[in-house]
Order: sequence, then C-alpha cells, then structure tokens
Amino acid sequence: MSRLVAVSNRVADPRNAAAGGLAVALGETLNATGGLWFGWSGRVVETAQGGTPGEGELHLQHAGDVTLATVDLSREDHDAYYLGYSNGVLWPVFHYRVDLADFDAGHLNVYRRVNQLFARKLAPLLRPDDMIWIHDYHLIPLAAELRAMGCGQRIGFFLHIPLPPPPILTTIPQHEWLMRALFAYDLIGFQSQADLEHFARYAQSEAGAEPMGDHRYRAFHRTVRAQAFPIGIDVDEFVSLGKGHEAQETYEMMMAQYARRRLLLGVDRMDYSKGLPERLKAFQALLAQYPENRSSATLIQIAAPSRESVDAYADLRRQLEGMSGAINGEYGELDWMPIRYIHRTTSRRRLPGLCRAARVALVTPLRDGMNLVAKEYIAAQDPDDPGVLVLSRFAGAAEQLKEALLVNPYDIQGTAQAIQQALHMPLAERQSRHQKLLENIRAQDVHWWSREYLRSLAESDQG
Ligand code: GDG
Repeated sequence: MSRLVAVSNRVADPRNAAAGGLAVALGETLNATGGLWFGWSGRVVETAQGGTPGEGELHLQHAGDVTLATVDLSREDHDAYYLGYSNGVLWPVFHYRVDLADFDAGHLNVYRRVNQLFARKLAPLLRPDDMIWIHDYHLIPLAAELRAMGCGQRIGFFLHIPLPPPPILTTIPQHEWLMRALFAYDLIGFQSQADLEHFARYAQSEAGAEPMGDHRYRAFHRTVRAQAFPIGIDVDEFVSLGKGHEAQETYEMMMAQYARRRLLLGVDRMDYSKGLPERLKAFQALLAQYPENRSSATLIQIAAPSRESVDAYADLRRQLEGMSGAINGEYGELDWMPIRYIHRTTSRRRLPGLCRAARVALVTPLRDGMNLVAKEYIAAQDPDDPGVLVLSRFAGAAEQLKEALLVNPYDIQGTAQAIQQALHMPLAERQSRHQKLLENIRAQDVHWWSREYLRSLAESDQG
C-alpha cells in the first residue's frame, strides 16, 4: 500500500482519539503506511513592525509511526488566509451566505501565497509513490501548486462543507481560478449527492467539462473523478465513551434533574450556518402554541466558541444572548427556565451522557456539509427507549438519515410542530426509527468513509 500523506489546515496526534473525527479516520491508514500528516502548526508568529511576513518554519514530530509536519504562519498570513479568505469568503459563500462575504482581493493573494508556502514545504517531504489526501476549503489550490512544482503523485481532495449551485458559486469574483484548481486533483470527494450535482452543473456550464462516465469529468486538459462520500463517526468509540464514568455521571445528573420534565438538546459550534436563532424561535413558538410544554420542556443549547475574531460570529453571539434572555424572561418560572444557553465547550467525555438524557435533539442548520452531532446523538441513545432526532433537510446528513423528523429550519411554525411531534412520539415508533438510523450510521461510519475514499483514489486514472 502506498504511504498516505494527509494534509489539512490543522494537524492532530492520531493516537489521541479525543482529537476528533479526522484523526480517527486518517489514523488507521497513516499508522499502517507510516504516513505523514502536514498542516499549519496553529502557531502565529508576530513579525517586527514594518517587517515582511516570515517564511514559516517547518516542525517535524513523531507520533508513533506517523510523522507530523507543521508550518508556522505570520500574523499577516494567518489573518488574510485563515480569517480573511477561508472564513470570510469561502465559508459564507459555500454555506449560501453571499451577504456575509467580504471579497477583498488582498485576502485572495495571501490565500494563494500560503498555499504556495505549504506546497514548497511539503514537496521535499514527498516520495514518488505517495498517495496525497488534502482536506477542506483552506487548501483548494494546494494540488495545483504541487503540480506546478512537478509533483505527479495521486492527489485527492475532500470538501467537508457544502458546495453551492452555480448561481451562488459564481458570485465569488475568482470562482474560475478556484474551480480550475480543483481539476488538478485526481479525485474530488463531496459530502452529499446534492454537492456533487452542483459540481457537475458548474463543470459543464462554466468550464465546458464533458462528463466521461464512471464519475469522471474532463476540462482544462485534465480528467478528474468526483464522487460523494458522506463522512461518518466512529460509532463504537462514541458508544464506549458513553459507558465511561463522566458520561454516566452526566446522564444520571440530567435524569435526576429532568425526571418530570422533557429535555431537548442542541450542540453546535457557534456558527451562523447552524441556524441557532431560528432554532430558538422555533422553541419559543413551541411554548407559545403548545402551552403544555411550559414548565416542562427545557432546551439545553451548547454553543461552543468559534472564530470569535470574525465579526459575523460576534454579532451572532450577541443575538443569541439577547434571544435566550428574552425567552427565559417571558416564560421562565421560579423553578423552571426554558433555555439553558451555554457559550462554552463541553468535555467530549460528557457528550454521550447528555445526548442519551435528551428526549429530542435539535440539529437544524441552515446549511451543513454533513453534521456529525446528528450521528453522535443516534449512537448515544438507549435502543429500548431512544430519543428523537429533529434534523434540517439542509444538512448533508439528511440524505442518509431519512427516519429523522426532517424540517425546514426557516419554517419556524413547521419546526415547532415537528418538535411537538418528537416530544409525543410513541415508543414503538421511536424504536423503529432509531433502529434504522443506527443501522445507517453503523454501515457508513468513519472507517467506511476513509476506506471508500482511499480505494477510489487508488483506482482513479491519473490526469
Ligand atoms: C465541519 C462541517 C461536517 C461541538 N460542540 C462541542 C463539541 N462539538 C463536536 C461535536 C462534533 C463536532 O464538534 C462538530 O462537527 P459537525 O459535523 O457538527 O460540524 P463542524 O464543526 O461545522 O464540521 C460539517 C464536519 O466538518 C466533518 O466533515 O460534518 O458539516 O461543517 O463531533 O460533537 N465537542 C466538545 N464540546 C463541545 O462543546 N467536546
């Protein structure tokens, strides 16, 4: 088997299961092939006033048989590449929020420069028969930069976020350059069929690509294979985390507090794509329309801090604080508050217990590549007495999780009705829905995802 070289904005030690989904997904193959994981070190180096941005220093570290190679970024590079272009243009537009994009040409130049820097640092570490797997929107042009330096290895890309349809994608002033860069890969992976269809439409209408069968498209003198590989979770890991002391303790604490009440749960990064204000409005509508839920239903909303130096995120925080305060003020009782809003990260070891104690999970993003919380909630349930997943039709996960209660998060009344239905769903229906959902997330777990992707990359014709 070829050595796997993984590239992503952030790098984690694959021996640490708590490092997250990607570490688990890539860890197996990285370990088996003595692989290399390359990315930004997470360190920002201040440059002297008036000084030029520094060339990032390369750090090599060993994590068992895996080599971690990371590069520092200067303050200027980090701000324009990470905050400015990746999270100020690509993140909003790819989540259909053109209104939040700041198309500053200077940011694009730095985005390109940082991708060139990564290519320069990575290329000397590569071997001729390596298989390279690049992740996410921060690194779209990396393969093109590597090709320009003469790298002929197989290179695959996986986009963790949605790809919007052409009328939205083409609002990016440099969309042609960006999409042309995708054709430097041998395989492009998307989260959903919808994203793949958007790519195919763009390739045909904007780049004149010819579909060549077997998921292949030819344009810009290169052939690329494009397929959907919905990412999953490590179900067994999450189940066993649920048996741990902290998860059990959390479950028991929640059950003791909510024995007579109904617990609803939302767990998200604080991000405007996650539909948090709409979710609070739907919960408010539930209390207004179905008064039996007053003094009874409580929504715990964890909004883990994220990208706080981007303006849109600070605005969202203020909005959520205002809304949860107003709803609690209007409906709260001496012994009951409708919303428990927590703007802090919760320990991962507690999450399965919290999920298991919640009768209903609200996973209602306005747009989401996949959404792993939906899958974690299913994995954490007691199959004999499972809770109900209310899921946005605009999450990639909705293509797979058909037995969830699918909602349009913009439809506040419709979402409130679905929550009411979830709260009153009979046991037999909860069990049968949960069983099918669990089968689904087990069949397409994170190990399936990386296996399928790497198999397809190994099989794709080069160029
Ligand atoms: C991107 C795409 C795609 C959340 N709050 C806490 C916490 N979390 C954990 C969850 C879950 C993960 O973070 C979030 O994953 P999501 O998939 O829900 O969302 P993004 O972060 O936006 O991820 C997304 C994903 O990439 C993978 O491809 O599914 O569509 O946007 O695991 O449990 N974990 C802890 N405390 C928290 O407060 N410990």
